[in-house]
Amino acid sequence: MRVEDLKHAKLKKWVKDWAKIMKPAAVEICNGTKREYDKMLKILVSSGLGIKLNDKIRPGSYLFRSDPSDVARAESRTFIASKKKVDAGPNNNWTDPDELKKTMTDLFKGCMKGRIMYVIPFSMGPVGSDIAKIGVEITDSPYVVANMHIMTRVGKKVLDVLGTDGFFVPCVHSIAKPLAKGESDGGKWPCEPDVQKKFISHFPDTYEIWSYGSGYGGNALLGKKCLALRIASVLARDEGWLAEHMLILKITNPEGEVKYFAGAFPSACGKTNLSMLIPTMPGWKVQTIGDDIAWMKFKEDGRLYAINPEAGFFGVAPGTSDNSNFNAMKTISHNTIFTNCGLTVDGDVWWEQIGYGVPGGEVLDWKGQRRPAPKTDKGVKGEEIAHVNARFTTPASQCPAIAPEWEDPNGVPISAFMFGGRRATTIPLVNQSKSWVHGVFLGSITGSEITAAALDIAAGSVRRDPFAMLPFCGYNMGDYFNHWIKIGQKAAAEGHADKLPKIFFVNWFRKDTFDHFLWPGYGENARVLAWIFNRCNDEENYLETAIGNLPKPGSIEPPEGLNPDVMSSLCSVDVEGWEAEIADIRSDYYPQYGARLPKVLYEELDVIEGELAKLHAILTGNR
Ligand code: GTP
Ligand code: SPV
Ligand code: MN
Repeated sequence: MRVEDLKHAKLKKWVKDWAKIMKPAAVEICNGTKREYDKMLKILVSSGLGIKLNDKIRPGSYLFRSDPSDVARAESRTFIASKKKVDAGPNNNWTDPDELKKTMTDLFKGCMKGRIMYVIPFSMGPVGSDIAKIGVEITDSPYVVANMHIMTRVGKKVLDVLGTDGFFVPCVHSIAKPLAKGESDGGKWPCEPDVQKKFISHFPDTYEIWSYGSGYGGNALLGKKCLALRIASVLARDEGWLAEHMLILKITNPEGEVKYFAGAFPSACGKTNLSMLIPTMPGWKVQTIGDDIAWMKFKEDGRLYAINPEAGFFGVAPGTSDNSNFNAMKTISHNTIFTNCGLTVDGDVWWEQIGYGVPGGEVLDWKGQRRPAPKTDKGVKGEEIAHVNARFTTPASQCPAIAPEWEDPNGVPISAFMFGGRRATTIPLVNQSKSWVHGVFLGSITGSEITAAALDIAAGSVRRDPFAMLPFCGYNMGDYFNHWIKIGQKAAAEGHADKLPKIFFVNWFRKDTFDHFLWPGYGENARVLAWIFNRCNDEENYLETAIGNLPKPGSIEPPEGLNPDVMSSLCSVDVEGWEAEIADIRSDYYPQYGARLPKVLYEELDVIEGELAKLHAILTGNR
């Protein structure tokens, strides 16, 4: 399809205007067909960027190696350019939108010389769903086109829904590597290698996205974090719904009763794993709706319905094995794009903790360097064969655990929210909030030890990652907390408070003093899901405590081999730990939000502090 054939006048003008600035050799409107996907991979393989994997081992699959500067989201180069700085809040990088547009327009001038400008019309969510939104990305990267084919719904159907004047989020992307006449990439991942010159910019007041210099993941597949979270969070605030960094799962109990849960965990903290988990307890079943993002709206019946706006999984490869995530391994057994994994001599991918050592005598690491083949999959810190943020892009439809209703345009009704990060101490295995506001409080204090999903942040220390949205909220986080509070108030005002999802705080990552995980995690997490399920049915399986409702002893059967003392310490109140937590929230965390922090959250803090003080007095015997 040619630009001239576009029926949407605004879209046509937008494409033409950018083509004038970027000066591509040609413009192509993408149609989302298999043929187009194959063509992209053919281009990528012939230019030496993509490697076709062994068709006998991993049919229809490819490996890419990105530039070492371009292996994860660049948070320090991600901007929320609202008109007013205060609207971006203390957790976002802010720049004046007019200035930023000027700087970036200069950078965009001639940036696509010698390349093709692809125009990708895509739908986030089942095409035509009333919760879905349309975006159009222009990009000079065939790698982005192929990945967008998997991660979103691309093509003519989308243009049909858009019609002549429908709303779309314009997404501008360039890898910032124009080609001179006769020049080619020479097998080298094209991008702007200087991180300081990359820009991932959002204009929330006009719902626009401009991205420059990176070809990787959330920086370049603009439907994902940029549209479905940062811009969508703003749309959701304006329109009264929720756009969240949440997995969505379907859980069926042994009696055949079904519920849907949504869970927010920071990047690389287990959403993909939890959404595909195979329960260790007989009779329970978990199926996948989504693994990263949830869009949710209230319907007439007063319940909150969620869709997965994505069509694929862009998942962390290292740590994925038949043991840890059997369903993911099956999903990626074919038709998958791998980035920054190791390459074996027989033409397959490999990564640390894949479940087996490397076959053959040597292996190419993610930088393409020859390395002796490790006999086990343990790996050496700092010398990984696969990059720690190596990822797979794979169609959700290939997942053996995908729920049949995963594309239902109406979405699925959510019964419970889970929040959780990687916390080695203090935070119990599971804790139910006593009220909606208390749940918002728990969401707001979610924190995690730092992982590898972002560049430029020191790994190891705890950072608060409220609602797992810290890098993904397109406006002031204080206002975001308030949006959540208001959702609860509105439901109550409409007489639907009892239909709101129940809120839970979970933590799979408690450690002993030897740095070993206390809880086995993965499939065993289903024990916690089952407790939550029963809680949603008002089972008396809890004890009310200072910090929330904790599992009554015996209400979660411990996994085989888990010491009962460990189990009870995972499910009890660590008074001193929580006192330190509360002090940290009060003095080092909440103040950054100033007047934008809802007062009710400070009130929550006061109540918990008071309860902890009483408990402390009892424990130390001086009442
Ligand atoms: P993003 O795609 O970055 O948003 O990450 P994610 O939240 O989907 O995380 P993912 O499921 O990919 O897991 C990331 C890492 O956490 C992997 O290395 C997993 O092996 C590990 N992990 C997941 N679940 C558990 C668990 O229950 N216990 C432990 N100890 N590790 C886990
Ligand atoms: C995350 O970091 O939360 C991801 C990966 O899901 S990316 O798409 O690169 O943001
Ligand atoms: Mn994510």
